[in-house]
Amino acid sequence: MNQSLLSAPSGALKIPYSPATKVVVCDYPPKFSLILPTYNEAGNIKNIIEILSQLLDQYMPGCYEIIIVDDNSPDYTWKLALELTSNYPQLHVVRRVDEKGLSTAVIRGWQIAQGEILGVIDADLQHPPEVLKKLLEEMDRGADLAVASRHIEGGGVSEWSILRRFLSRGAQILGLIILPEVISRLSDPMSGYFMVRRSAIACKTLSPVGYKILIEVAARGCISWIAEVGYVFKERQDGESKVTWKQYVEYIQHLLRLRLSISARFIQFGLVGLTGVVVDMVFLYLLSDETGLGLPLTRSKIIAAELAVINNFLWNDCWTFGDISRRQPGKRQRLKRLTKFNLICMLGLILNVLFLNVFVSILNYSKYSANLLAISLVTVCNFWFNLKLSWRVTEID
Ligand SMILES: Nc1nc2c(ncn2[C@@H]2O[C@H](COP(=O)(O)OP(=O)(O)OP(=O)(O)O)[C@@H](O)[C@H]2O)c(=O)[nH]1
Ligand SMILES: [Mg+2]
Repeated sequence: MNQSLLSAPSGALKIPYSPATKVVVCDYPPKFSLILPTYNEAGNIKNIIEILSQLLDQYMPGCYEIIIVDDNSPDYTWKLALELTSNYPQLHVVRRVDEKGLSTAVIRGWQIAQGEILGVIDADLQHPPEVLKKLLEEMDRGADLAVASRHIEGGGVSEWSILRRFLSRGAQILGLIILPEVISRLSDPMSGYFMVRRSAIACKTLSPVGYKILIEVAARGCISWIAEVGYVFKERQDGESKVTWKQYVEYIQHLLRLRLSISARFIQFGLVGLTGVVVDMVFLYLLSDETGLGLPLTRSKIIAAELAVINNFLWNDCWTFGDISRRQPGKRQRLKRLTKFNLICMLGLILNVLFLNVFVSILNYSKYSANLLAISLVTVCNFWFNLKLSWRVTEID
């Protein structure tokens, strides 16, 4: 069997923290794996492999691999690609028969890749290969994600119809409405030309629908630094576009799926907050009431509040942010998270009092509606601060 024909992985779409096998070890530059998803690209494949190999041989000889993931194209793209492997030892081919679709093709390629930097480029030469260098430079500077963008300086589209421009911009605006915290970080969220650090996406199981793999990566990955490089989207050299209306429907489905899964954490956080209210009330009663311990009110409140904080912390640590906690095991790490959580709760209390006073004294709200509004705002702040500080991903195993 040809050594360059790799089989497609199955099961969960999860990128391993380190490659299963490491044939060539590259300490610097870190090894780069570039995926080319293909479907009926027989007319382009030879050309693009030649251009990419020449370019990368100059820039990072011996430190890259190219993986074509073909969905059993009727025009035998995979076979042509396989024939090229004798001239290009860094080229590998995956012929998928059990699964289809652009986004999953890219992820399957990354799953078997050996690189620390994982990239994707279209095989139809619409993505100018020379931009790869600039993207790699951004990764070298420390970016977690480097995206080739049509919507920044140096970027553009060559000959798109007004309808296609309108649909592309419309899709972006829709993305901004449904998923603002993700889409607003990217000038060109529809780009299919980018690279990402393995460690930034190995933290999550990916679950894309359809074409837009970048949105999946930006939404689910652990990505702090995004860099962008302008590029002009060229006309197809050969073959036909696979874009149909189905892709637009899948895009909306994808956005909604991401919205739900991102909001799920906030809903969990809110539910845990409610259990905290119950703990606080019950202990306030037990500690301060004459039939209980009969302690002074302030002391009782401080103890009850602290118990509620510990209750909330334990639930959040196991449940709301359980996936992150499991990656930072050990008592010391847990204590660190508890300390930060406590401090943020204290800050939350100060903010709560501040908001309450502003709403009542300046805006003339009633005491109770002002308190409800203040609690809602503080919950959002608390959630955000905890996500960014207490359960921040600090260590990648
Ligand atoms: N493996 C795999 N690759 C695909 C699939 N659909 C598209 N591709 C590849 O993904 C890349 C982008 O697809 P295109 O159809 O060119 O999409 P596009 O560039 O957004 O649209 P055009 O400008 O119309 O070409 C190309 O390399 C395609 O061969 C698929 O279902 N499976
Ligand atoms: Mg194309």
